[in-house]
Amino acid sequence: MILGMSKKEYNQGVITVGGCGTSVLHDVVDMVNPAGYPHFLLFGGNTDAADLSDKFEEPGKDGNVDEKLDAWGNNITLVQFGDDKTTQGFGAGGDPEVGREAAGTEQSREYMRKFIEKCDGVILVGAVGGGTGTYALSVAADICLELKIHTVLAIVVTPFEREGRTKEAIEGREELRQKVPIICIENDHLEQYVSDLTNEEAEKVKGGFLASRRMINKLSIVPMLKILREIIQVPGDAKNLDPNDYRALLKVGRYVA
Ligand SMILES: Nc1nc2c(ncn2[C@@H]2O[C@H](COP(=O)(O)OP(=O)(O)OP(=O)(O)O)[C@@H](O)[C@H]2O)c(=O)[nH]1
Ligand SMILES: [Mg+2]
Repeated sequence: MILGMSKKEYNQGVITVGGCGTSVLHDVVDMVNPAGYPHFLLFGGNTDAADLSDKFEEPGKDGNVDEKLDAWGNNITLVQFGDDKTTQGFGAGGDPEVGREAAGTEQSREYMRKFIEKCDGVILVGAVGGGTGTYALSVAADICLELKIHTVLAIVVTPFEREGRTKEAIEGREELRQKVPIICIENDHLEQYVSDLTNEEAEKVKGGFLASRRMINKLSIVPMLKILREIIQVPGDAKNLDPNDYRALLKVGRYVA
């Protein structure tokens, strides 16, 4: 028997917000079955109710999201931000202040609070520049800090310059950066990843905007989440890092771009 032993399982939470966050969440679930990772807790929040359910429904099988959530053992929580008075489930219409208000309703905050209470550390994921993600990330960060979750890291996507949302994106990113350390993924740097694409994937990227963004998720954000989970949760022979090393690292590196 090891005297004084108090080692516990480390619950790593991932909170994704907005359309970008929901896509990343979908890509994560595509890669790993949440039921197999009871200490890797996933949360997806969006003002756009249809976006939340459509991404998790199988084509042609309406209403099977609840069944899926049950099958995943409630390791994943999906929440519509906002209420009848704010966004009514129809998105934030590109207005970051509407997104802030929707994520900040008592009900939305309560859902986030309940989730965050179960977590030892939280990774926030979403894009700045659009209506929901720009400030929903900050609202989530505030709740983490209120609940004294010190191990919080945000993975933040900035939009393509040609979308014309740079001002909103910078304002959202800078507000968040005052609260938690961030890793910034710039969509405009897609070409950095292109050398890793197969010919077929490169063709898809050329074919459209949506495919480009999803490729960035697949090549950078999802692997990053996978690696972070492994560093934090999987005891390693060689790397010998544990959750408290990770916490110390976040204190040192406030901004990684
Ligand atoms: N890399 C990547 N970028 C994305 C993805 N989805 C959206 N984006 C980028 O994120 C920016 C914001 O988009 P969304 O996250 O869909 O916006 P939102 O927060 O849902 O805002 P509203 O729809 O106005 O409520 C866009 O301008 C895109 O550049 C994605 O799946 N991957
Ligand atoms: Mg949206």
